Amino acid sequence: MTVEITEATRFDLDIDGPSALELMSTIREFESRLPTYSEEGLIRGSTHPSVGMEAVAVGVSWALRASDSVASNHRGHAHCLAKGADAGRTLAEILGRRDGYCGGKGGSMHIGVKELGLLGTNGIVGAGIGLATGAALAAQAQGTDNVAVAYFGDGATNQGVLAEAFNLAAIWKLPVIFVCENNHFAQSATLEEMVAQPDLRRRGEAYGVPSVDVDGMDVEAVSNAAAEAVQRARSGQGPTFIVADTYRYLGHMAGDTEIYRTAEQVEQWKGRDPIARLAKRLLDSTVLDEAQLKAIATSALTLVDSAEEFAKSSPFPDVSSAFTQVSEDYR
Ligand SMILES: Cc1ncc(C[n+]2csc(CCOP(=O)(O)OP(=O)(O)O)c2C)c(N)n1
Ligand SMILES: [Mg+2]
Repeated sequence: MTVEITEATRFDLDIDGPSALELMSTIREFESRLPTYSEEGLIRGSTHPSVGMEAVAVGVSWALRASDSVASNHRGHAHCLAKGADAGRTLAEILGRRDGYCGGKGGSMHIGVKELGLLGTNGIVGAGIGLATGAALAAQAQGTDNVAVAYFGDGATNQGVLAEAFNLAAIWKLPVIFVCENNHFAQSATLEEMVAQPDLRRRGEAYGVPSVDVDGMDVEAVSNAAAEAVQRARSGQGPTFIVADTYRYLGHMAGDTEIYRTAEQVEQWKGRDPIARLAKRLLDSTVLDEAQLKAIATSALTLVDSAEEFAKSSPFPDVSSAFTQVSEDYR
């Protein structure tokens, strides 16, 4: 069984079949290697792994097509891979190499791929919210039925742009899906420390945006919520706010001492692991047998091995290219 995160597999992604499992396993393997790359000095600057959160990106992307826009955040590699980005070119960008999507000049937090509708990963917390809302306005003005997704964390809900975006999207019925990955921390601060009303769904409701809570550790639940939201957006009925309950297993970034949480809490969340859950469901329903599950795990390893080889062997960009590929015309 081979896994290729390509346009074709993305469109055919059968959420109950092996494809979602393959994609989540690949993202897991890809993201799990990042702290080591940082320790080895292969990554300059910070990078934020999303291990544990795979079901959100995969579940949402299942409902999307290439012409739909995605505005990501600082923890955004999974959003890119799930939307069809090649693992080798994504990693090359993270490592600052010439074969990266932006010629190695963007790095982890500036991965933009116009042909995949990726408006970019983004180091400014909350910035993607405005970008996706603008992309939705453009889609509407151009008379297309494309939609836009904004991924952001629980911490980003305290950025003022969310209030403006919710309101404009609601009154103009913009085709935008706001996806909050509530992993319960903004760096070291818990949601309860940051807000007096931790029921984030109510924020969307206050602005007249249909809002839903979803188990972000269950890819099927996420994909169902996303499908409904995308259908609403494509048919001119406006935005949706999806609050996905999820958790990051690794630190905020490489080197995080994680003194703000207990090992027990991490283990507890691992009990809800989205990959193990889907694997069990596929096994129990005899869609896959043990050998096929093993093949998927091996295949994810192999794919990430070759992505790593590709990225590491790519040269650094030449200084003469310093002013190319630093911006993109998205019209
Ligand atoms: C505007 C802005 N403020 C602060 C930061 C520093 N910062 C980077 S990540 C982060 C936490 C974001 O938390 P959340 O939105 O919940 O996303 P998570 O890291 O949990 O995925 C902060 C405060 C930033 N990058 N941009
Ligand atoms: Mg968070």
